[in-house]
Amino acid sequence: MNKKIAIIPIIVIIAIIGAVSQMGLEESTETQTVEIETVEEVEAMITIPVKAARPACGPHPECYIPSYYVTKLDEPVVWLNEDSAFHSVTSGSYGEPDGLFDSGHMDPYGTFSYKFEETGMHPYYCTLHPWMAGNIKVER
Ligand SMILES: [Cu+2]
Repeated sequence: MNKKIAIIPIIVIIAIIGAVSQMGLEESTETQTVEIETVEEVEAMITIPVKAARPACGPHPECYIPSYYVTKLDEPVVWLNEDSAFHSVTSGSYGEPDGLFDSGHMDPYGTFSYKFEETGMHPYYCTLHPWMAGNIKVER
């Protein structure tokens, strides 16, 4: 009789410990999610400079900086629009999109990323400004 009475509180204590450690697990999962969000703020490799909407991109020698960028397969390329106007990153050449990727209209300070799955040269342009063009070379 006495043994049974002693076993029941032990089971209750084990159950409480289990519940508390599970709560601890949930907390650490939340912390991890926050860390992942911080890591996702990837730095852009290519920027669209201020005044890129002006013909010939105003004072800049290039409309995408750099306009020629070499990357590796499966490494995402990130563009950042530093201009106060809309721009796009669209594969192909002006009037002839090739359908591989298209950022759509990028908001000021918006980013676009694309992961290339084929090696070779990939020209791209801005659908809003015919003078804006760049090239991505993808290597293995
Ligand atoms: Cu543009």
